[in-house]
Amino acid sequence: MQQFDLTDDQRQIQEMAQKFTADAITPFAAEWDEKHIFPRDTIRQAAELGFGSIYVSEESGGIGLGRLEAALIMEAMAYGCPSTSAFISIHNMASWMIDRFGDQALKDKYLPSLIPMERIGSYCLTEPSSGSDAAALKTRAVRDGDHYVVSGSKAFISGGGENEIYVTMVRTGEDGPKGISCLVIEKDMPGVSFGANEKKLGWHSQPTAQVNFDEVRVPVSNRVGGEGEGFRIAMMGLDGGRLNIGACSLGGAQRCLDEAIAYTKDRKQFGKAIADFQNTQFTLADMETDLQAARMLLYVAAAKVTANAPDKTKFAAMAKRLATDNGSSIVDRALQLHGGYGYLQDYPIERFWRDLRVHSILEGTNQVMRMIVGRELTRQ
Ligand code: FAD
Ligand code: 2MC
Repeated sequence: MQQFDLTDDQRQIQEMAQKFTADAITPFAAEWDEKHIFPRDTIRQAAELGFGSIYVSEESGGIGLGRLEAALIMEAMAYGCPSTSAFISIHNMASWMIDRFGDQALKDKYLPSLIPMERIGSYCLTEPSSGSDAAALKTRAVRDGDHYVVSGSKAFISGGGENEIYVTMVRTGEDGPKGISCLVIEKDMPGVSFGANEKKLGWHSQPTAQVNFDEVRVPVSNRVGGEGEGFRIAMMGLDGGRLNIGACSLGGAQRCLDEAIAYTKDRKQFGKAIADFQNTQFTLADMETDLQAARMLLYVAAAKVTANAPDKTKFAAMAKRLATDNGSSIVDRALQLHGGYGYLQDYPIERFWRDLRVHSILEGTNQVMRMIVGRELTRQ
């Protein structure tokens, strides 16, 4: 494991993602945000580079990279648009769950269209009455011959109504985590419907909606892993997803730091560039330090998830918490350094401020991240 530097291969992947971002994401991201455009064509282009199947195995047709490489790609794309980058991350998480835990028939059925992102995957855990307490989910799947009959609702689903594939955690057994299974449900299955597109503070380049299941008949062969294994599978998916969300905050924070440096060197007050005030330099210095500290922890956590290290979940939780908190704080300071202009849509900062805010909430709130770490520290 290269703790302190990237390998040549990792740098090449990073450069490829940075070039793609500069050409295909950054010039358009403000318009996607303002007009709430879901950039499906750009997402397909990302998949042509393998970014729809970053850690889907090569045997299954993915590019079979590790979690550090995934973080580098997410971070690079978030430099242009955190919302679009995070959306692609969720698809990667759902596809990986099928590849890692699905049987061969299930992989053959879904991965060939998920890898090129011809069909896009959502991840459905949260329900209206169970968010942080995910194991209390109520969506029920009752066995009827070679089908499950699924009824219930999932809240806040990224890609809801737009995506074709819903990797969904359902209750097949007892209360609590051990009664949960994971099913692949298709948008067009009879009984699947969607709520209105939620009106959000940020993440405007992608839809979020409630997903409803009304006696949806799902083949038993669409189950990912064994009955009762769904919660563990969902949590393992999130170990990687949380790294990627943290990486999206790093990319957004790096962009705003770069913007703040350029702006403060250019903007003059009291007869000199505001970059020349010591307050500005100290602020920039702290932003850089906070960014690098969070990045180092996230890269180490990513290497641990790739290596399946025993403490990977704790590290993923610490890294997500630090990268998303530091990321938002860095963007907020960049906004302050822009003065009133930072508050205007003429500059990109306010979009990043809005987009990064939700990273402290989703894929497990930062309070849940602390719960995971605290429990681990005090486990007997
Ligand atoms: P709650 O669980 O009700 O929490 C409310 C507050 O209480 C939070 O501050 C929380 O930290 C705190 N809290 C709760 N329990 C504790 C505790 N034990 N100790 C201390 N504090 C506590 N979910 C999906 O499954 N798939 C998706 O694709 C998806 N996309 C999303 C997209 C967006 C834009 C948003 C906003 C959410 C998305 N979510 C998705 C849902 C997201 O994961 C949940 O919002 C999140 O897990 C928190 O759940 P909640 O909103 O029900 O908040
Ligand atoms: N890897 C493998 N197994 C895990 C695991 C992980 N990361 N985390 C938990 N498990 C296992 C755990 O070992 C236990 O199994 P066993 O009893 O056999 O030992 C089982 O799962 C239950 O775990 P807990 O006892 O820790 O379960 P609890 O109900 O106490 O809560 C908690 C766990 C709070 C960590 C979990 O509910 C959680 O992560 N909540 C936040 C929900 C969340 O992150 N939602 C995100 C939705 S997706 C999203 O927002 C998107 C944008 C896509």
